[in-house]
Amino acid sequence: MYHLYGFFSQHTMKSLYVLDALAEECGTAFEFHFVDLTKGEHKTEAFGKLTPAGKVPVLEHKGMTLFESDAICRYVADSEYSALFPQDKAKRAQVDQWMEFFANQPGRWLNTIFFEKIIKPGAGWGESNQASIDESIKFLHQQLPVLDKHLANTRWLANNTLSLADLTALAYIEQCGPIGFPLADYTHIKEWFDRMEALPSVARTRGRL
Ligand SMILES: N[C@@H](CCC(=O)N[C@@H](CS)C(=O)NCC(=O)O)C(=O)O
Repeated sequence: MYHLYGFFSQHTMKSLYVLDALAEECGTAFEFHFVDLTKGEHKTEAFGKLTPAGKVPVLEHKGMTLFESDAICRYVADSEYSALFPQDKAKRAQVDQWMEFFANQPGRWLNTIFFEKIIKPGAGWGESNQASIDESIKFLHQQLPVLDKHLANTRWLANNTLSLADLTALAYIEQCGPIGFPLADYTHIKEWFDRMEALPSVARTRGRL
């Protein structure tokens, strides 16, 4: 049994999308434990024993704990021998490539905008930094065409099949709605996003939070 500790954040969503997809694919059993960051539940002594980083998500499995959402996603899929993270080295490298692309490029800029426009004002942490938002939008418009072109020829990000790359990317791209970043000019990304939203396991994750 896996135990995932998390909050309403895209890093937790990544891990939940993967765990719910594994539950569907291989019957993986897991429990989700909500950690309320707004109440400082991640600063308690008990939570500190789970992770030195003091952040969510954290996975607990067979006496081992793990932080960093991408490491969690890879560990659970690998442990379950899931096709979401293929054993074949070349195919796995393709999944890794798109996971890294998202975490370091469009995901990074979408997270920045989400923080500036939604989290900061919502938490009373001061005004949004417009220069930071503008810079992030500029970088997004450099990187999203790469993705749109790729998705013109394939339904899924890697190996033409659903993988960890799609499930983790979803958690970044779904921020476009709340931050008011239109995907209208990126028709292939929008079609991929619609396909992702139609997955039953995605609906199950969203129903949890
Ligand atoms: N790179 C980490 C990021 C984790 C992270 O930043 N978690 C945030 C929520 S999105 C958190 O726990 N923040 C609490 C804090 O920093 O006090 C991952 O992918 O898991």
